[in-house]
Amino acid sequence: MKTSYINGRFIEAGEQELKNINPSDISDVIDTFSRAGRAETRQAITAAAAAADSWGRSNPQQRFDILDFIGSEILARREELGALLSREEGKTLPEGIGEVTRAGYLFKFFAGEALRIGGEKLDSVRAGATIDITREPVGVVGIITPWNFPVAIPAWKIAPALCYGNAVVFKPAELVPSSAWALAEIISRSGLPAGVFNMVIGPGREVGDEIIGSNEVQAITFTGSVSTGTMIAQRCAARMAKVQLELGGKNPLIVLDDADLEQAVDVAVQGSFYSTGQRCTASSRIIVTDGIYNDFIALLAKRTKALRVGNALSSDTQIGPVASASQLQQDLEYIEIAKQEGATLLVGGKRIEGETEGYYLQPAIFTDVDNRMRICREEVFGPVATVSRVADYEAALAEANDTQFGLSAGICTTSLKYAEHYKRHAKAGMVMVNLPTAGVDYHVPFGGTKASSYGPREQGRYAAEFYTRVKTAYQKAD
Ligand code: UN1
Repeated sequence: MKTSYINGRFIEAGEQELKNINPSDISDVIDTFSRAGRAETRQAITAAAAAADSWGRSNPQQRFDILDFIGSEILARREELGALLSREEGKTLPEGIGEVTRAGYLFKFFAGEALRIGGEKLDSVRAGATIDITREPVGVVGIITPWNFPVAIPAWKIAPALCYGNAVVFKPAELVPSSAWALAEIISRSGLPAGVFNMVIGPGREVGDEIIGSNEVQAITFTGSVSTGTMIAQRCAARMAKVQLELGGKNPLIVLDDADLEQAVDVAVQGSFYSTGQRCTASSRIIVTDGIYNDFIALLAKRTKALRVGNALSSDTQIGPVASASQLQQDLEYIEIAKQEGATLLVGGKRIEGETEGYYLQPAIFTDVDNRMRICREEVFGPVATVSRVADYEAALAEANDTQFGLSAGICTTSLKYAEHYKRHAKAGMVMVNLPTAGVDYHVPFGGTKASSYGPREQGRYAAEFYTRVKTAYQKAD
């Protein structure tokens, strides 16, 4: 049985068992884990707190070497780790390998950043005094990750945490522990001192609850639902801990009359349905202007019907299964809600059989929608998209921005004027022109506005804002 990693070792197995099931074939048990609880989480926090100070003073070469080792091994094993990821989460093999590759490069990026942690030196406004502005580690960072990116999201939180000299208590999603365990196993051989990195596999109501409530954890970074994120923000505020949240999305994709039709349909299919739509960056609201609407909808329906849904590991699969029984149920419930609200189900939306028993769902498109419907306002987190029809760009922009979320916003157009205008006026943290709303680079900031994100940005050099604190030191010079 596989176990949690605390204070430099994989701990003894306990009694509570957690089975990791393949969503493409529920008869396939990938791994069995021993579930940790509150006591183990407290041990991990204590170990991290004890290791934080000396790791915070480690030299940049040591940090570079460790992060570079982790990144190199991930990249060298990308096919194997990608297959494991696809087997446990259900995204297709190319998507799994792509995600692992991204994770490898994330570690490489932050290996380099460890060498570039700088500061500023200024003269004081008082005569004969100088000022140093430096960045210090925060201390112990609690990292709580979702199931939809089992390797990339842990990587984009763990790599900067270690880069900037923090100790880590990491709680992966219980649905996808195998990828997290493989990552921890690599980290365990990287030369990192015991206690600096800890992984606790167990339920949110115990493991997550301990991490969020502990005064020894100075910062929490969380990707997941709005309801859990709101609770975390409130509890962190109450004890003055730093917090970084990446939550939901209801991302619009505008298609204008002047768009390249083929390209726009590709962008929509990729953004809405790849990774089975299980991305907070997925395009779930497609907003199309009058002149291109009929042609767009006809081609989108044709392409969507032709998508091959199947076992994540089969080479001809384009859309893998939904990740779990409960997520499938949520998707089917939203499909029912949309029908009851009066939307027209244009294609898909039915559960289908595969060669093996899994959670297969046909990608669904709804038309005749109104942006006030729940199907247009709430995040489904599945392969379900709506298409609405509007008169012109101005109406499309207003509808795109009419949402509680603001993560990613896309537009397909050949007009420089509209592309420029949209980049400025879309109320979202990320804007995509003639590119899918989902699928982001690893070296630039990631995050949104409104209910999608809270706290400093993730990734790229901007990650330093969350993983460090700024110190201002004054000195009398003469
Ligand atoms: C991507 O679109 O490449 O949970 C990344 C999510 C996001 C990551 C999306 N935090 O879906």
